[in-house]
This record gives sequence, structure tokens and C-alpha cells, in this order.
Amino acid sequence: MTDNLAQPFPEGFLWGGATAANQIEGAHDVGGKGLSVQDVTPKGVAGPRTEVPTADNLKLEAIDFYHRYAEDIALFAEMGFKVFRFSIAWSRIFPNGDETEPNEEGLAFYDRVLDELEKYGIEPLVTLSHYETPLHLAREYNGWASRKLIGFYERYARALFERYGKRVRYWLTFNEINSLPHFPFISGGIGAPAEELSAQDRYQAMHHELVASASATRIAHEIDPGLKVGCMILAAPFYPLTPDPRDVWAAKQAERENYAFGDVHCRGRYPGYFLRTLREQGVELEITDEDRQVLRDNTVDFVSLSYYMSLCATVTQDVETSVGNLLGGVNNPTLQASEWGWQIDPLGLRIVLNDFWDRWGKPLFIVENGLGAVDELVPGPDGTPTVEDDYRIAYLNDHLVQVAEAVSDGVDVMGYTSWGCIDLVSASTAQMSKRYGFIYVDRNDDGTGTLERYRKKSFDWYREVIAGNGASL
Ligand code: BGP
Repeated sequence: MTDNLAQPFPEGFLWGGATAANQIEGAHDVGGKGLSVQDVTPKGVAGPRTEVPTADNLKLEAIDFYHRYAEDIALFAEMGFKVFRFSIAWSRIFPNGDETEPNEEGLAFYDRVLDELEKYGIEPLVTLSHYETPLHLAREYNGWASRKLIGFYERYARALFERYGKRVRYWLTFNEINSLPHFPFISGGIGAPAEELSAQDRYQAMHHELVASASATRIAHEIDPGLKVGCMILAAPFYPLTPDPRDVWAAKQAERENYAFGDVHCRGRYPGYFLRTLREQGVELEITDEDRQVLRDNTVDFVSLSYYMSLCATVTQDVETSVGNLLGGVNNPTLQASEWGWQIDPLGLRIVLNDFWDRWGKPLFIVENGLGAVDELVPGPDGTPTVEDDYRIAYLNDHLVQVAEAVSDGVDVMGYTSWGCIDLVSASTAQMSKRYGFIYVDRNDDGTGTLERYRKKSFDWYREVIAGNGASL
């Protein structure tokens, strides 16, 4: 850590790791689970879909967390995790999504996961919906394009809060809710590809999710006012490519496309600039009085975010662009990028944390951050296979130093869960070879491998960071 920072992380800072059901559990048809949109998306978020699950879909088995959760949680405990973020697969609890009664076998699975976490005093942080809409809801109702989804989600949320409310304090309603307009199928179970979807449908679906999110917050607080419910925003700061004021404005506009989602969650209403964007696209949202009230009365307790990269914006044509984490943008010539073209910008995390704090004044939780890289298994000192992932350590260290800076800036940061704390199936590529973990999982892109777990070099590094509450950074 830089010399002038005296241990800024507060007592009780929640250090840990993050995952999502579809990327770790496998067992896609076990225990009464229904299919989800992921089970027919073998090639990643933007890839083609299949009629039925196909053998090339690595998510069907993933890393078999469904059967190996106890071993994996023991490894998290060895690193000293204070918190573990995971999602509940909606279609394990309501296999089709529109049933009236939950599936007991599905509920019992997460009880077992919670038992293990409690054994080690690890706090759970649960995402209700992480790109896992039940497939039946996608096919029968066109996903979140339909208002009916709000009711199904409310029923699902209630079932979870009632069952686990005494054991789970921290909840997230929708993973990266601002990705819906860009990836309507994965994020919202909507059939049409983004480019064919009308602005009207796109934003109406967004509105349904926002109402459902507020409604879930209401239900949680009714059941137990002590429950903490957060939204989850894909955060990427946009910088103007040049000092041309038009570039500055373009960057602001691009950023606000994302921040609007946080504005609604934190302020309980749509901001004026966003209403203008809708008007200009000819969108007329169907918003009932009841919707307005539920949004207004049920703002979130905290804001969570994923942060991997920053982007640029400009009015100039013909500039180099990058794909990035779901959202693309203009390349920044001052930054290096990962092997997948995601621009590496640790200071951007400090910028985002300060922006969010200044904007909403709600506690912030960094629930995703990390480096996807190709890892090579090599024999360790005692012969046990390991990975010398100094590049990952450097990435995480640099970002955590900026988190420390933000905390010193006065930003209220509750915790940090690095993404893919154990290797998992990548969302964008649907492959194993883009790895994020402190723990290596022996599974290859062709589906071969023993599923054995091995500690990487970063495993020990992170254990030390947590043990010293950040002093070793
Ligand atoms: C986020 C998703 C995660 C995760 C992460 C890394 O957008 O919430 O599910 O996968 O990005 O992305 P990828 O796996 O494509 O490298």
C-alpha cells in the first residue's frame, strides 16, 4: 500500500469473493430444477441460442459446485473470507417461474450452502437474479417485456426472504440491471436480439425490472426491517477522448445511460435527463400510479457495483473501439488492456466510487472486480499443481489500493468481493479458459478435466490481504 495510507479499511470490512449459480453450480436438471435462459445459450451472452440444452454448453456441469460446495466453501474459509456472493438459480426454486408453490428440493440445496457458510462465520450476499430467468418465462411471456414477470418475481423474492431471511442479511435484486437494454435475452429473457428490439419494448422491460426490484425491497423490509437490499450496477466510467466540450458531453451522456438505473433505485423516480432520452426515442412508458408509489417508497439500502474497466466517448467518427464488459466504447490510448480487450484502469474504480457516493450517498459494495486471464498449471514447491498468477495479484492489488484511496476520500465502502473467486464458466465466452479465480478448477474448454481444485499463488496473497484488513497491499 502507498505510504501515506494508514490502514483505511474499516473494522468489519467485508472481504470475499463472488460467483453466479449458472457459472458454478452445474446440475442443470437435478433436484427438480427447470431450465434457465443459460441452459440454451452455449456460446456466451451474445451467442446463438439452442432449442434444448446441448452437450457443448459448459454451464450444464460448470464446476459442479452443486455437489462440491462444502469443499469450495472450506477453501474460501481458508482464505479468511468474511462474505461470499452467490446467486440463487430462480429455476431451482420455481422451475417454470410461474408456479404458485416453490420447489422444496431447490430451497433445501441453498439451506445446505448456508449451513456451510455459517460453519465458518462467512456472511452470505445473495443475488436473486443473475442472468438466470427461467426459460419458460422467456418463451411463454417474452421475459421481462411482460408485466406479469413482476408478480412472478415478487413471489420468488418472498419465498427466498421467508425461507432465508433469518440467515441472509444482504440481498441484491438484479445483477447488472443496466445491461438489460443491451443483452435482452440473457438479462431479461426477451426473445428478440437487441438490434431488433424497439426502444419501447426495451425500456418497458427495464421499467418492469425496476418496479420488481423496488417491490422486492418492500417485501424484504416487511418481513424483516433489518434486511439490507441493494441494487447492482455495471459501472464503467466514460472519459472524454479529447477536451472538446462535445466529447465531455458525450461521455456524460454515455455514463448517465447507466447511472439512470441507480438514480431510480436511490431516488425513487426517473431523472429528467432520462425522461428526455425516452421522449426523444418516442418511448412512452406505461407507468401506473402504483408503480410510481412502489418506486418512491422503496429505495435501496445500499448500492453494489461491478467494475472491470473504463471507456472513452467522443463525437469523432472512425476511432478505435473495444467490446468491453458487455458495454463497448471508445479505446483509451493511455491504458493497457486484458487479453480480451478490457481496458485496465485501477484509478477508474476510485473515480466510480467517489461519483456514486457523491451522487447517492448510499453505502457502496464492490461485488465484482477481477482479471480474466489464461492460467497455466505448473508444479508448486511441494509438487502440488499451482498457478503463478502474478498478473492477477498485480491487477487486484492495484485496484484495492484505489479502493483504499476512496475510503480515505470519505466514501462508505462496505466490502469487496472479487469476481470468480474460484474459476468458473465465463459469461461472455461461455468457456473455462478465461479464468478469474484464486482457486484453479481443472476443467477445459472441451469439457474434459477432473474438476480438481488447486490453490493459485493469488490464494495466499489474498489470505494475507484479508488477515491484515488490507495492510499488506
Ligand atoms: C459480469 C457478470 C458476471 C461475470 C463477469 C465477467 O458482467 O456479472 O457474470 O461473468 O462480468 O465476465 P466474463 O465472464 O465475460 O469475463
